Amino acid sequence: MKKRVLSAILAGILLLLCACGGGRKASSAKAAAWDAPSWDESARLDDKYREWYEVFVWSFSDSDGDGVGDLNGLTEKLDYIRNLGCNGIWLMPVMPSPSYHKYDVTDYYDIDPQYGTMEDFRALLAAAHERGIRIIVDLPVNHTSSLHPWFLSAAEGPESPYRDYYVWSDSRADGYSEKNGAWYESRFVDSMPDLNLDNPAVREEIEAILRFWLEDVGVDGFRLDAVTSYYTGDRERNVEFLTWLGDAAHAIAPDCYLVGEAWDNLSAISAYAESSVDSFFLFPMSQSEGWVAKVLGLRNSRAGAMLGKYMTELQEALPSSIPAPFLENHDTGRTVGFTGRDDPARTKMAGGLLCMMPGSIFIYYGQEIGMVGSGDDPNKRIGMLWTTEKETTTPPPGVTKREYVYPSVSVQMKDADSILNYYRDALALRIRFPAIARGRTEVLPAEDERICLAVRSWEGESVLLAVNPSREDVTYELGNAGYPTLAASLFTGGEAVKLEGGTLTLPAYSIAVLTPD
Ligand SMILES: [Ca+2]
Repeated sequence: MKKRVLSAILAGILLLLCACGGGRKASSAKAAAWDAPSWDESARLDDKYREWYEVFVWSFSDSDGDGVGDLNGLTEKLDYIRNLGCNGIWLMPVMPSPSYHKYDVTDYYDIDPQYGTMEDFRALLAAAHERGIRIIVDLPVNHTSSLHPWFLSAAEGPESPYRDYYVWSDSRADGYSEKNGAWYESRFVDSMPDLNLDNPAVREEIEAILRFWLEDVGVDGFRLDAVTSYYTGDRERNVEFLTWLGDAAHAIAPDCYLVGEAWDNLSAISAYAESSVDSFFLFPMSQSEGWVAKVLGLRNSRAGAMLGKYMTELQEALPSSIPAPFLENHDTGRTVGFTGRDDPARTKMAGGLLCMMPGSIFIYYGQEIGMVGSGDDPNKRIGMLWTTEKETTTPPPGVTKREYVYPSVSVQMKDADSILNYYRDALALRIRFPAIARGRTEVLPAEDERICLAVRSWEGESVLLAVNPSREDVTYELGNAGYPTLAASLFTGGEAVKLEGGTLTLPAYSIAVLTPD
C-alpha cells in the first residue's frame, strides 16, 4: 500500500516536471478533443493498412470487479482506443485455457469464462465495427493445451483416433516430453504438445476453426502465434504451411488480415513474407537490440542516416508484403526500458519513429502512456493504468516486479505534453497522410547525417518526412526540394519545427511532414 502511495506521489512529481519542462503551452482544447475520434470512422473496414492496438484482456479493463479484465471491460474502452487513433485490435488469446496467458488452448470454439462469453465477444465485435475498428484474434495452432480433448485421447495410446494429431517418438528426444511410456513433441513446455501439422485431419480441424471465427463469429483475421515453431528448424516447411493456412483463410474471407509471429531477422522475415500471410511482425525494429533503440543511441551522430538505411533495407526485404512494425509486445521488455525512464522526449521519439514507418503498426496496451515492464513475462503484462491511484486488475500470476513510472491515462489525457497526447498526435498523421502507411520510400541524400529525409509516395500523393532522431537541434538548408509546405510536425521539447525560406529547423527528436503544395 505504501509503495502505491509513494509511486502515485512520484508520478505526480514527474507530471509536474514534465509540465514545467518547457514544453508546448498546455492546451485545454487538445484535452477536450479526447471526446471525439481523430479519424473518419466510416473508413473502409476491409482495409488491411491499420493502426493496431494489442490487448491482453486480463490486464486491460475489468467490468465486473472480480479483478480479471474481461471482454465487456474492453468494450467499455473502445472509444479510448478509437480516440487514441487506433482502428484495429489484436486480442491475445481469448479461447478457453488453463493458463492465465491462454496460449495453450483447450477449446478453439469458445471464450474463456474468465473473460466472458461468446455473446460478450459478439457484442464487442459489433461495437468495434460500429466504430470502424477491426478485431483480429490470436490463433495458437503450433500446439494445444495438454488438457485439450484431442491430446487427452491421443495420450491414452496408439489406438486413439487422435494419436496422429500429435508427434510421437518411442524414445527420449530433444524437445519431447513423456506420457504413458511414449514421448510427444512439446517444444515450449510439456503442457503445450505440438500438433502434427502434416496430418490432413489436423489441417481440416484448423480450416474448420478458421471458418468458425471468420464466418460464424465474423472476426477480421488472426495473429498467428509461433510460426517458426510449426516445423522447428525448417523454414521451408513453415512457409509451405503458412501458405496453406493463408490460402485457406483468404478463401473463406478474402479481406481478412493475417499477421504472423516470426521472431527472427529481416532475411528470415523476408522468406516468410513469400507465403500468403499478409504481414509479419518486424522484430528487428523492436526492443532494446532493435533499429529504433540503435537509432536513438545516446552517442549516435548518424541517427538520421541509420534510420534511412533501415527504411531502405526494409523496403528491399519486403517488396510485396505489409510490414508490421512495433516496438514492444507481451513477450518483450517495454520501450521505456531502452529509451530511459527519465527521458520522456526519447520515449516519445521512439513512438514517433514507429508512427512514421510504412505498413500496419502495432502498439502494445500501455505503451502509449510509457508503461514499464521487463524480466519475467508476467511483469510485461501488468494492469493498464487508467487512474493514478491503482490499476483496476489483479496482477497476472508470477509477477515479480510491478511499477509505474509515468502517470495514468486520465492524468496524461489532460496534459498536452504527455506521452499519450504525443502518440495521439503521431497516430493522427497516419490517418491524415495515407502515404505514410502505404507509400514506397525513397530516402534522399542529406548532408547532415543526424537527420533523415524520406519521400513516401502512394497513388499520386507524396510527402517528405524530415526526421531528426538525434539529441541535437538541427538547422538544414532544404532549398527547393519540391516540398515547400510544412503540413504537420511532431516535437518533444520547447522549440517548434519551422520552415522559413527553404531553411528547416528540426529541434532534437522532432519530425516534419512536408507536402508539395
Ligand atoms: Ca472481470
